[in-house]
Amino acid sequence: MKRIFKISFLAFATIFALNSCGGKTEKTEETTTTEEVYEVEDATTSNDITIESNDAMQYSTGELRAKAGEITLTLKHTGKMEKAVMGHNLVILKPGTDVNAFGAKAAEAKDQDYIPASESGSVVAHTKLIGGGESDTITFTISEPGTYDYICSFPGHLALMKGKLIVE
Ligand SMILES: [Cu+2]
Repeated sequence: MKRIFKISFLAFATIFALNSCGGKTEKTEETTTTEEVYEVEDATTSNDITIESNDAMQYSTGELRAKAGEITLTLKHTGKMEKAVMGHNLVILKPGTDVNAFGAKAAEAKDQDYIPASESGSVVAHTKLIGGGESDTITFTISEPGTYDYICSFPGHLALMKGKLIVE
């Protein structure tokens, strides 16, 4: 579903014209209206989710919604950069997980593709690490409604690449 926002800007321009003959100042005011249209994609509830990631270290959305049960999630990397440089994954964490602490542990787990085995108790599900042009699809089950953080655990990406999966 798309919501469309229209925002109108009123611009006031004040023009001063100096009348050189009389030495007096004439003031003219102009008002113009500019309209900008924004399209905002709503997070629709779906148990077949596709989310994109790119070379600018971004996910295409910061909110996903699904119903409790089996969920299929596809992560696409629409960029061109290699996995070693701009690798992305999507890790869904259990509610209550300290996201930053998990991210710090993950950043050290290069040999485990940044999914640290020591923290497996905090992970609900995760995709593999992918590079530009690649995608990965996973299927998992969440039976507890709630809000689940998802992050990219590639070093340094957590600051920008995170969101909430809301399970209804
Ligand atoms: Cu990433």
